[in-house]
Amino acid sequence: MSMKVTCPVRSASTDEELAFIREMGVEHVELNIKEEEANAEMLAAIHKRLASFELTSVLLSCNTLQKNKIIDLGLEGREEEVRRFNAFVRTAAEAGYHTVSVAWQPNGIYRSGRAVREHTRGGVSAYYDEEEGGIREAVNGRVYTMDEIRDNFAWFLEQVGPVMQECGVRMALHPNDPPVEYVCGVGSLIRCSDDYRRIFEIDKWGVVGVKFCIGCWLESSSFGDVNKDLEEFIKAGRVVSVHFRNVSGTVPYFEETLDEDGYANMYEIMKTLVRCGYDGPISVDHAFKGYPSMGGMLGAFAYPTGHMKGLMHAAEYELGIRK
Ligand SMILES: [Mn+2]
Repeated sequence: MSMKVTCPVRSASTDEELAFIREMGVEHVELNIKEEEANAEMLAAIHKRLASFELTSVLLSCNTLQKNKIIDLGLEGREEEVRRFNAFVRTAAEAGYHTVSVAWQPNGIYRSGRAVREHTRGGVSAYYDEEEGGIREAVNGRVYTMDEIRDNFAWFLEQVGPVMQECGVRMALHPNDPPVEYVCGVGSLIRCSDDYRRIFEIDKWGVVGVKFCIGCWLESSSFGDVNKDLEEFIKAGRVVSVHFRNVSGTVPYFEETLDEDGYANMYEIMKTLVRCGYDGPISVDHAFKGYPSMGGMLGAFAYPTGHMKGLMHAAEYELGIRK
């Protein structure tokens, strides 16, 4: 079975946007909801509307729950935040989801800026330049050490693991982006493959899945060989989602590029995915800044999504999976 190519949608996505996604030959979406939409009635209504465009939601995201500073930093009130997270897990399970997204990034993705750079063909894209220095400023009042962050995650896993196991829902855990030791004074939970392996060891409930962000893997040499790690994690049944994108180089400097312009051979990576039998969700993750008159972000996603589908189909033909 082919992978499920997805595009991101929200409840506010317009009919034209949903039609445009369908016309790309994309049949699955990642639904990003607001917390007030996390209830059975609203999800059922959104799913029904998606179905009218022959779209099925296979991933559920809620930014306020998946990037939660109070939980990540172990701040006062985290018990209440975990209660909300577990309620979200139950709602997701009842609505038919098998994963919910989690990213241990209390300050979000860190980039030095978005600009036209050497490898962006005139497009405005995100880049990271360690020399610009902003990443070294602690923005949460103090430094949170890597050990503290790992302890906070272990505590979180103890709280949510049993509920997720009972509901049959796994977390799609994203690496830290960029995968460096400290981002704005907060130790990174995941900056190399061993960080995932360490978490698997404490995951007594088998609920931790990998949101395998190929972009992150490529952004730093702290990660290992992307093809080997993909093979290992897919075969272990841990990969629940894939972000398919390329970059110009590794930390201390990289630009987010078109797949064909970055330093990695994305066709080899696609063949690894196909050869290992990965059949879950895959998306392009990021794209250049869209033009308002050209469909904004979704318009900007169209070319890289089509290119990724082309690579996928070519890999399937080459490996005899598509006739
Ligand atoms: Mn990603």
